[in-house]
Amino acid sequence: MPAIDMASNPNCERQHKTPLKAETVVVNPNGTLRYVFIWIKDGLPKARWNPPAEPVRLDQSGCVYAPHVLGIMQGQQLEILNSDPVNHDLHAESKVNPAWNESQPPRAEHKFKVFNAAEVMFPMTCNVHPWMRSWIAVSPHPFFAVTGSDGSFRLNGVPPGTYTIEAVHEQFGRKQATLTLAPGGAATLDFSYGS
Ligand SMILES: [Cu+2]
Repeated sequence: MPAIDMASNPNCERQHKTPLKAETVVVNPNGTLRYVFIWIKDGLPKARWNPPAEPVRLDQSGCVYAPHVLGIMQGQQLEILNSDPVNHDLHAESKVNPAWNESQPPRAEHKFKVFNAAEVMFPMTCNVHPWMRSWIAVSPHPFFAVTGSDGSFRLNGVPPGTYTIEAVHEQFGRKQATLTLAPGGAATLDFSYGS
């Protein structure tokens, strides 16, 4: 990935001793891919899944969003912080949920936002800093994960059944696989991107 050019904003640039690299494609030391959103796309029983009471956090720190990809349940609170000494201008570029655009000055109150419809996934950009881009995946149920620094993911508490599991990466797109889970059982699934 190329280094991010923050020269247009010294208050952003001086927060980094060495330039940050874009997080669009992050390959882990073990050769796996980070920031892939994984979820059950189809096959769950018709049920209402309650969102957790705890919010999911999105920080603006060093003039990038952290985390780069996040999953959240529909109806769950998204808590947004600005840890930077500069203004940010959040732009939720959602298509299913209403899009919105709000500025957040330094040391401002945290923002709390809710997305009420499933949408996997849409970018969060910043109208001040064109390099800022994270991705938000809104799931209708709690069975989702984002691959981390070893490329793995885990979906806990899934009821028995046959499911379509989808992997979504911002650049490499969508992959689907079918998985059958026996009662009380566990199953593993590997996705691979590339040629
Ligand atoms: Cu910004």
